[in-house]
Amino acid sequence: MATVSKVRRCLEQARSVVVLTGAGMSAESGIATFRGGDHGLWARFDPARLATPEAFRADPDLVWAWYRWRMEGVRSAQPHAGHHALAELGRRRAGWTLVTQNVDDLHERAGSRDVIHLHGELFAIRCFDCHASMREGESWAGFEPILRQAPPRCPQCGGPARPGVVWFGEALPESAWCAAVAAVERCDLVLVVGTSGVVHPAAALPELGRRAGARVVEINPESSAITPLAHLHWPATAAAALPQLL
Ligand code: BJW
Ligand code: ZN
Repeated sequence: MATVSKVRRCLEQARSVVVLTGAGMSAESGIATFRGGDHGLWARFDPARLATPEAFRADPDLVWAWYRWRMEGVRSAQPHAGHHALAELGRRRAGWTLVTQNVDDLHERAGSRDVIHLHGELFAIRCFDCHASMREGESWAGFEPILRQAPPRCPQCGGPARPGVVWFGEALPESAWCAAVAAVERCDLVLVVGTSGVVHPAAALPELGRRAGARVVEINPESSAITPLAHLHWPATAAAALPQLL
C-alpha cells in the first residue's frame, strides 16, 4: 500500500489526534529552519549569542535587532497549503490538538484555533524584567535591517522588551507543556511534521505518546531523531503531503 494510503488509514482509525509541528512546517512559506544545510539559522548565527537570556543580558540591542528581522520575515510570509490542510482537518474532526514548536503565527493565520505554542510566540512581546505584556508602538514602524537596535522600554518598570519566545535554558510555558503532555497521552495518533526532534523537552512528546499506545507517523523529507520510533515515515514536504490527507 502506498504511504499516503497508510497515513490516511491511520488518520481514519484514530479517534484522537495530536499534530506536532516544527520549523519544517513553515519552510515552504519561506521561513528558515534552524538546523540542516547552510541555510539553517544556527548555521549562520550563533544561538549562544542570540537565543539565551544570558545573550540578551549581554547585548540586548543585538538580540532585539535580530528578532525584529525575524519578525519582519514572518510578517511577510504566508501560510501554505499544508497549514490550510491542518486547519481544515481541525475543523472537520473532533479530537484534534495542534501543538507547535514554531514561534510564528502561520497556523493561526491559516485558521487553526487553540494552537499550543511550546516555544512561545514571536509577537507576544513582554518586558524582560517584570514580564508585563507589551504592545508594539507606532515608533516601531519602518523596520531597517540593522545590526543593533535598542529594545523599547517597558511602560511599567523601564525594563527592555523581549520577544515572547522560549530561549535555551528557559522553561517552557507550563500550561502549554501540560496540555501537550495530556493530549499525547490520551491520543491514538501523533502526527509529527517537520521537526528534527533534537530540542527537549518537546522532542520527547512522540515517545510519550507511543509509550501510552499511540501510533506515531512522521512527515519529513529527511530522517530525523523521531524516525526510529515512528511507525511510519512519509518522506515528503509539509505542503506536498498534508493536503493529500483531506
Ligand atoms: C521539512 C521541510 C518541509 C525541512 N516539510 N519538513 C535533554 C538532553 C539534552 C539537552 C536538553 C535536554 N533537555 C533540555 C535540554 C536543553 C535544551 C535542548 O534541548 N538542547 C538540545 C538542542 C541539545 N532545551 C532547553 O533549553 C529548553 N528548556 C529547558 O529544557 O528548560 C529546563 C528548565 C526547567 C525549569 C526551569 C528552567 C529551565 C528550551 C528549548 C527552547 C528552544 N528554543 C528554540 C528557539 C526559539 C526562539 C527562536 O525562534 O529564536 O526553538 S531553538 C529552535 O529549535 C526553536 C525550535 O522550536 C526548536 C526545534 O527546532 P525544529 O522545529 O525541530 O527545527 P529544525 O530546524 O531543528 O528541524 C527542521 C526539520 O524540518 C528538519 O528535520 C528538516 O528535515 C525538516 N524539513 N523542510 C517538512 N518542507
Ligand atoms: Zn517591566
